[in-house]
Amino acid sequence: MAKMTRRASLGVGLGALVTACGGGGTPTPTPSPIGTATPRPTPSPTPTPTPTATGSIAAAAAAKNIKFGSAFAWSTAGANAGSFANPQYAALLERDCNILVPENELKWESIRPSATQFDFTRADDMLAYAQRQNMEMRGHTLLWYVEERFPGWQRTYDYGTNPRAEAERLIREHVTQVASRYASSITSWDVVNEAVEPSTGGLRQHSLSATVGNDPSLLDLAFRSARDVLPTGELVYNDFMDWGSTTHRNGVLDLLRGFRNRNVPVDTLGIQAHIGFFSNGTAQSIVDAQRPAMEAWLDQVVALGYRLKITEMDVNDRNRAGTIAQRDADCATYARGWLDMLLAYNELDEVLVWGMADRYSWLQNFGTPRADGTALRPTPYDNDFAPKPLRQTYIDAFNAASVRT
Ligand code: 9MR
Repeated sequence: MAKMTRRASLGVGLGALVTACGGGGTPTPTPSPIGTATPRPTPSPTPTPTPTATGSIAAAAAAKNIKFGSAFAWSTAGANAGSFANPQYAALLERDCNILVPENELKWESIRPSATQFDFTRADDMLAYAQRQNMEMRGHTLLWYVEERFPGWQRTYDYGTNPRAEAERLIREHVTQVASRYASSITSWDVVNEAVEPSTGGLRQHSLSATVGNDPSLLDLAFRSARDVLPTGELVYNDFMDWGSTTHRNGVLDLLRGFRNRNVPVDTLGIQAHIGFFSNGTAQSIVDAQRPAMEAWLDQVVALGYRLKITEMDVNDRNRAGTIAQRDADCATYARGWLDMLLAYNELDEVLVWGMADRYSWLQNFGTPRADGTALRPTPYDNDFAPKPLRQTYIDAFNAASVRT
């Protein structure tokens, strides 16, 4: 297991917003033409430390110099969404988290309604909420390298007679506008998300990548543009490396190596950690079987000088038979194995889950429903906002972890 010295901790300043918070109301987003964006958040004085309730997940993590948090949403649906405007959901965030990440609202599809407009309304509201709660907010994502995730206009975009130059201009403009707008408050970004094609280990191919052929120059550009406006920010490459897919994992390792060889400013590997039951056996035997290969791979990642972060953890029990109690116990066992493995690395000092309550998990609407028709149970709290064994698992794993140094 690699033991590396922790880099100097990253300065994080929470800024105040000059825009008023919509508080989950129904403001009509007003896109701004490029160059005339709505007022930017301005820096505020040094924040007071984030209060973390005794017995909370964040308190257990903080005792080890680790941050814990969750994805959250902006929603006009307020009372029926994983939104800060939903009091029942907000209570979970405020009880257990000290860092938040917008699940969708900083993606191109949310903030860039056309090639010539930005709309920061929702992200601004979410940042204002996080700041009112003395929580940090991190950014996801400046470039999701997947065709299906481009906004409609981008999928049919005319890159003109010099496609490479136009693609570079578009990316530089986007990264610079978004990262600089929030530079005083969002200091950790998933700059690039999911650039590696899982089935081949090579770079994903799509209308944007076609402008440069099969080279990673647009990814490099995204990181370099982010570094220009965030000189001390944490720049993250984020991906899902399933337990089973060595092709995907090795492709990510190649990409990380390439970043280092080309002196691209990438600080951290974001491990999404959408883990789940995709093979038979006891939860413990599944973890035990997959752990050696994963650790060997992680050792190589940290040997390249990368820090680590869990960015989107949840446990998919779609294929797990049994009673609710058995499924919850299995999810807890699996998560604990995963957390213990990753928390053994001193380079990892942040864990975010992709939602706090089963009711609003993206997994409920992704793929086929469970054969027995029951809801999946991937998050710390159930459909009625009651804590599950998985919540205690996060606390236990942090209690067992060493202090980050
Ligand atoms: O959970 C997100 C879901 O609500 C969105 O519809 C979807 C597409 O934007 O993205 C989901 O979040 C993904 C994240 O951004 C990147 N890693 C995988 C996550 C789950 O698909």
